[in-house]
Amino acid sequence: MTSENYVFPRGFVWGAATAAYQIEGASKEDGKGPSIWDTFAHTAGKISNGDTGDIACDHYHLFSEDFLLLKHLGVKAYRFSLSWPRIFPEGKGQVNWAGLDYYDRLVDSLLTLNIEPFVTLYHWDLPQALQDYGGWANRDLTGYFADYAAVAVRRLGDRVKCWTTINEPWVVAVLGNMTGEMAPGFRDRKLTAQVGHNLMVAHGTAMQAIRSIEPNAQVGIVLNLSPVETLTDDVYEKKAAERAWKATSAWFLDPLFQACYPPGALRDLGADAPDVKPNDFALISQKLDYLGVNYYTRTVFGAQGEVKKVPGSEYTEMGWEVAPESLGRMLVRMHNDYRLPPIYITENGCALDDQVVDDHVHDTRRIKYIHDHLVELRKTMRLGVNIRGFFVWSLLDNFEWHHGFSKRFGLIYIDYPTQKRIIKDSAYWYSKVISRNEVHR
Ligand code: IFM
Repeated sequence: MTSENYVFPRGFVWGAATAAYQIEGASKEDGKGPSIWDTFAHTAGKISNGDTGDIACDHYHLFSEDFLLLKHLGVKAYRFSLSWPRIFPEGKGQVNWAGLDYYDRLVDSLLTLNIEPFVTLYHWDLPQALQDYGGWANRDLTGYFADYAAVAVRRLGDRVKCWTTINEPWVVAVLGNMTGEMAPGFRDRKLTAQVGHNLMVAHGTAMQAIRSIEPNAQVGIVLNLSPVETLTDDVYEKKAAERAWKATSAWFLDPLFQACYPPGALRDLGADAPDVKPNDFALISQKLDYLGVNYYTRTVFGAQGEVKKVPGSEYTEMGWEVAPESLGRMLVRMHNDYRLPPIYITENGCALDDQVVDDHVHDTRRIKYIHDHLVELRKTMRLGVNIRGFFVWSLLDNFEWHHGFSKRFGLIYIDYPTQKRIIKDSAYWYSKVISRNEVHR
């Protein structure tokens, strides 16, 4: 293919993404209540290096400066999340107006710069008060989440058109409740399944709340998806891979698009299967305006089960294999398996060991990573998959959850002690992609 094959359609949305707890800091300011991530990060031994999100990128105070950088780079859309405990310090009940005012200022600043806000309601920072109430295992949270969505949409919905209910329910359920790597840090298979289910119901109740207030809003959910591929064509490897796909990605895709859980995966859960109420699948499978796909890597199966290092493959600082072609294969499979709405790639990017040299960061591997994924995406669009936009994860280096600040995903380098921002080479490169609407090297 020549480079003109990688010209993107007019109106393709070029964006960058962040999340509240990872960048905002100001963890106790202006009436914000604690979230489960405040609690988790302040629990000894949970986060690398003892890092916390107390200050992070101090974006709470520096957002104007950060948005000028976004504008300078020509980024058209900015995906960010609201902190639920900034708006409801107790998770429900009394609204903290100062918290809402902050997001009001954020949205206005973006619109002044002609940058489209894409707002996520839940990117993992559950109010601690609701965790004390049982967390996502308590079904009442599906109602409280809808109430929170309604308050946010009443205030911002005149200006924000694109809403995401929940970011990566698989991560919330599994890493928070099965492996315990993430907040709230439990290890319980039954709890995991119920949390996952309640999150999907909460997605449904929030969709209803948003639509009842702003019928023209674009509402979707964001899933982290990873195709499960095999090293050979061996039938046992293929079967194991298929089973893993059904238990992970399809576990969330099937309820959205087929109103049921994958039967085999459900059987495998046995007594740990979630409690499902009669109307749940109708709520979960409401028509989406878009599906957000976060893609970083694939999973590989070999004769001995999951393969952690594929010979000859490149890996990022997260230990994730670089596998751009797998993104295309996965999207085509999804296109064949489901009646998909338009898709946004809501996150893609890589953590690298970035070094500052004379005030520059020459992150050529990140340029190649994003380039190769965009090329794959463009090819996939030609096969008929409706992809509307692409958001780099992340705009800024930030608090990478249990890895703390040790993993850098940003287009912009953060020198945490001084809060100085340094635009990386990848950001300049991405800026050119956006202005030309075309991928090049
Ligand atoms: O930093 C996270 C983000 O919060 C959710 N998706 C994956 C990213 C990289 O791990």
